[in-house]
Amino acid sequence: MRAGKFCITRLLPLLVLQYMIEPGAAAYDGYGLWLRCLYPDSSLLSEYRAEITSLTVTGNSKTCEIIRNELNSGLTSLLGKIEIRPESGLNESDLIVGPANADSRLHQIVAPVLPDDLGPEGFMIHAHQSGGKEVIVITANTEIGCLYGAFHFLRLLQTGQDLKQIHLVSRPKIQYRLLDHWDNLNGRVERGYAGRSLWKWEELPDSIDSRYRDYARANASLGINGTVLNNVNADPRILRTDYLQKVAALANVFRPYGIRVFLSVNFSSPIAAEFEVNRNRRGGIGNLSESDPLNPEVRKWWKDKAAEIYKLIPDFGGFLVKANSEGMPGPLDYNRSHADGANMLAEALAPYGGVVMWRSFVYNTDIDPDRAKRAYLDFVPLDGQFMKNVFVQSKNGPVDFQPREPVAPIFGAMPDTPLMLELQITQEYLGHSTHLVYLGPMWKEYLEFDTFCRGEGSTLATIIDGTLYHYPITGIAGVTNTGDDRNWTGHFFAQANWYAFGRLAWDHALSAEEIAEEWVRQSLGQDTALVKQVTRMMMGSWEACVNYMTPLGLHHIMQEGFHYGPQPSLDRAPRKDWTSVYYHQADSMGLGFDRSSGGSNAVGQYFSPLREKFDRLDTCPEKYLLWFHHVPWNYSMKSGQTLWQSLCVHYYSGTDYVKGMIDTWTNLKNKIDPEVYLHVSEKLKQQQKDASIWRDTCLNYFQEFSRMKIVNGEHAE
Ligand code: GCW
Repeated sequence: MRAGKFCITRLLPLLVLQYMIEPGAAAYDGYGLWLRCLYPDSSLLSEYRAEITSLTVTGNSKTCEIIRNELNSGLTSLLGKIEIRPESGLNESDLIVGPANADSRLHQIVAPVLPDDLGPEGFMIHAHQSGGKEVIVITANTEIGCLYGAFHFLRLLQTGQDLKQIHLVSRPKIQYRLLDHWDNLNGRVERGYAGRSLWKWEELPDSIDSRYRDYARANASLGINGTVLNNVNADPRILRTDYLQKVAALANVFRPYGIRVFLSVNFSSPIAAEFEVNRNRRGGIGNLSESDPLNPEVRKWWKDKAAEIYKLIPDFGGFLVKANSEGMPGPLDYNRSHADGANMLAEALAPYGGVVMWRSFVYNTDIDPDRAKRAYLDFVPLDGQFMKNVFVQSKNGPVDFQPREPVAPIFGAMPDTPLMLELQITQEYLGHSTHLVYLGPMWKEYLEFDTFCRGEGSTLATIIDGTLYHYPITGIAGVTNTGDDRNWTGHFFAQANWYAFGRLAWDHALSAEEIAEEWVRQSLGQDTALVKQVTRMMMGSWEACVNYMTPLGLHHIMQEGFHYGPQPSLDRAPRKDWTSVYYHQADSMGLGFDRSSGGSNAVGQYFSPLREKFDRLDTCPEKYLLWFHHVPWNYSMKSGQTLWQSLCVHYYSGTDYVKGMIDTWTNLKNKIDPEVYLHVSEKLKQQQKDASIWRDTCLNYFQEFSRMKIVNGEHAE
């Protein structure tokens, strides 16, 4: 008792002091993502307060309720207070939200300015002059469009946009904007670094975790409109009736947020339990002995399954399939083509409007000794053979999700097959959830990559958004980085990658920098120095990671399986194309994989003049140099340095950058939530250690071949 009394009296002044430093501030654990609505742009706060005092949201559906609640809580938090008026009070409100055709008065206001190509998801935010007063209207053709508009409106307030005479129209450039979960049914997430799966399969469908709603809300705020719930290394059980009921329960939560569910399916699902369904597992869920896509019984099985799914989930999105890749079964097992397999599933889904996303991530060694060439060789000849509701889904690069790759040459080469772009948000090869790596600039580099497939300006973005080939369907997917960690993504800054993916999926013309700045303003605060410095730090973080891991076009030299640290010496993996030495080809002469016309001729898969540009050592961009060429150690780079010196300089500049991030972060300490500050500081320290390990391991290893002295950046200048 005496001890207790002693402690309390000793602690009390400290507690009071703490309270005085951060009045009312509860420690922030990162759960609120970019949706905290804590940081209005204070320079415009009084204007906003005067302009927005009352709100009417039309309609009573669940989506309308969500819009009302989001705006109510968001505006209250940002502006202090807001009066919610019923529909009958619409004329008196100064913020009105609802579909244009749902209310005649609303329609009257917006009809003269409403674009007729708003589509099912686009929205308009428009300031209307009425009786000397400005009324802001958020409208769309659908309630979901209004929801997107409402979230965008809150974003405008937090990013300091002038609302006076605002007239803003926004519609997504791409139709299917999905997150792909590589979540297994046992709760493990393949390449997940933020805890376990969000989906509690054992509790569903009866118990609905509140996080499901928060997940949907976060996605809707970005315009993400679909989610593939399970891993592409698919467990057939996901299609069992009991699991479908669980899936339906999730779909019910997501629906009012405009999010449809999709499933990854195992091609051998229709077979019986005793047969193999992948490299090392048995257990289909049907009663057939094979899954040949031309077998009528197999086709019927899928049709019946589709009927069952749509009965439970009328807006089910479709199937994602990894077939004949990394041990997964597929149509090639029956001497059928990828098109035969995809079309069988497409036929089953077509009556209900579902799509098939058939992955081109295949790299069968029989096709070509160069792994980077295989997907193209397998898929391009099939162009035009897929049904209308099939996407071929390709990763951004020809190998895997490396820190940097040239864009996969399949893009542009399949004019008659809608290609869906697969990006990876989770940082499998980019330091997991330990390294701060903002991926916005990487995705922009890919999206702006000019394939020249229809002459200059044929960027990846214009291929996947359908501009170039008028694809009937368009799509983009991001392999997500979410898990059940309290802050969703493991690293606080990894939230920015989820955010950036969603924003770019909606509008790939946005810059990585403006997206980073938006995220900082909503997630960390409005302080000018904070916004500027954190944005700058994020913007260079990807290039830094490339530099300390795999500069100048190096790739796939990481630890086998784990893909975290470096292992350039790896040459005894189960397969040749999983070893580091296969990719870097270091020898006493030089470094890099010769994919020029004199080598594997992977350059030949690109369109002219890109092909010629990549082919020649002197015109190949240096960022891809070792991707396309085996380069002598003393080759003279554009800077005048030798290849070896330049390699050293890049490795050192990467590690220096991490040190710079630590300095930036430390200087901003008093402007950041203490818990977030600490969390990121710890991660940065680890990143610095890891970056040095990458640099030293790689340089020491390559030195065995170059036999040259390691120079750090300063000395090489
Ligand atoms: O990048 C590789 C990963 C695998 C993944 C595979 C794929 C889901 O290492 O974990 O499997 O790609 O994309 O299918």
